[in-house]
Amino acid sequence: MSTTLSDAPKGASDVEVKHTECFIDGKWVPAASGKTFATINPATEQEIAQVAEGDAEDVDAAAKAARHAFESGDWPKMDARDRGRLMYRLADRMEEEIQSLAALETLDNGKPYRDSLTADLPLAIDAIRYYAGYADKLHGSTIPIRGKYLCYTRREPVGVAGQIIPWNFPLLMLAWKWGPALAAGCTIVMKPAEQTPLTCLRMAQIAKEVGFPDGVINVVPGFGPTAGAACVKHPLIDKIAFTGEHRTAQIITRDSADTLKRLTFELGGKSPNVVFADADLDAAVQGAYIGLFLNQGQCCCAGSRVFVQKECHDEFVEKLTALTMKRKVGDPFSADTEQGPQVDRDQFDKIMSYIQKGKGEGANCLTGGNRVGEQGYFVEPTIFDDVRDDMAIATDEIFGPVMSVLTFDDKEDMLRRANNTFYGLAAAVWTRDLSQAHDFAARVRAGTVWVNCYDVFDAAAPFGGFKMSGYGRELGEEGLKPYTESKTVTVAL
Ligand code: TXE
Repeated sequence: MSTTLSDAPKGASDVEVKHTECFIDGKWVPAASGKTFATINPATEQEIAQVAEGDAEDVDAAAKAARHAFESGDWPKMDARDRGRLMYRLADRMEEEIQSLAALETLDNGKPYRDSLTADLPLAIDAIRYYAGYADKLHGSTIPIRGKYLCYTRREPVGVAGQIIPWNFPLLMLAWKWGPALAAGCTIVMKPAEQTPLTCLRMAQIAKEVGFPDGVINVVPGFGPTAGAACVKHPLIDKIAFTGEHRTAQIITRDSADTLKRLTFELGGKSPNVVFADADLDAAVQGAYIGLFLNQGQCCCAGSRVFVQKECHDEFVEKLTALTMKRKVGDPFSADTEQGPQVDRDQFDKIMSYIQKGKGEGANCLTGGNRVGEQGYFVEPTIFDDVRDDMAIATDEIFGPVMSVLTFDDKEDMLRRANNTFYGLAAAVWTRDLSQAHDFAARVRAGTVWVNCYDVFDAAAPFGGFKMSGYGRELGEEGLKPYTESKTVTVAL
């Protein structure tokens, strides 16, 4: 895979935007209303392009196309193995276009180009390939029931999948959703985030070019309460897969009640990252740094509550602060940039207001705490020490480069505090004591636990939340189940 940085685009003017309309039934069409909205470059606050503002009428057309493709188009007639081959072709094309896709992702989202190129794209390609291999391996079982019968199950696709994705990892979230849906034989209506529609639209064109039949993949850009809600309510859509805020998931749950859709949610977090005094401290410092500052802090699994044992607290925060102060914030297209802008004005304002709350509530700001520059949504990497559990910066998902360091003495007390949140997405522990690590892994209420590492993702390993961090799992074999129905067939012999 070519991931060289040497021919990186110099900046926004080097990046071509080819697609801005809705992609419905294999065709590019304007929104029925004729409306468009601006997608903004968060590094410059300048408009990149006007994008079709889809709404209920466009979602209706997309849902009908997806339904037709599911029931009577070429998709259900295709052998599962050929479906898999198409998915491999999609992944191969992504690899061929890795640099232009990475550049478009950086332009629209603001994340450093080197991250798009070396992390987002390779992980997205891997997820499509991983699920391509599953297309012809989904099967039921034969079941020995009482009497003279043959009883067996079939795994069938759930139907039309409505997929609503956020802006923090636009291409990766697309891959996590297209992969299992296509492998299972579903068709798709996707609503990308209004902040970052461009790579999703580019992917629709790539899917068309590699040979996906019309109607299998449809993309309707637009806003959540309009286009998103229309997907959730549409009677021809069977399932919603959503990644975003838990409050939005609550609205989706209510809006989907009339059609009783299958729902999977991957939501936010306030993940504890626990450092015991016996840990390899340099590794733990690195893990806390990456665990929070990666992707401008805009990660659902960000290790935003760093619990540090008293004995190693001073050395830990000293090393962490020194490392953080060196973090290079700036132009996402520069090869040495480690942190780009936040995705938009709303997120920037939200983060700055939490920084103010942290200061106001008496936390000790060790570094950062300010805006960087005057143009673009750049925020200094910020560490708060002496954070109490009841402070807003310790309870709320900030979704920015703001770390809270909390001190603990006793392990049982730390576990109680770590679990004292309605979130349960991820957790990590740093220790050389194996039984301590496994004890923590078993008792923390989270869907993912990292031991002496952080942010290790793989298409084969399930990911999702306990409690209000979600329902269901994405990735791995578990990620396929929500896209299938099990049918029991009983035959009298
Ligand atoms: O999320 P939303 P926002 C968290 C993070 C962030 C906060 C707000 O804390 O600061 O959420 O971000 C669509 N019906 N996460 O406002 O609104 C919307 O258009 C149907 C965590 O961006 O949840 C977009 O496509 N859809 C997170 C998607 O939902 C609706 C990633 C996500 O937007 C809708 C992003 C509606 N009524 C934010 N309203 C994570 N888990 O990684 C909105 N949408």
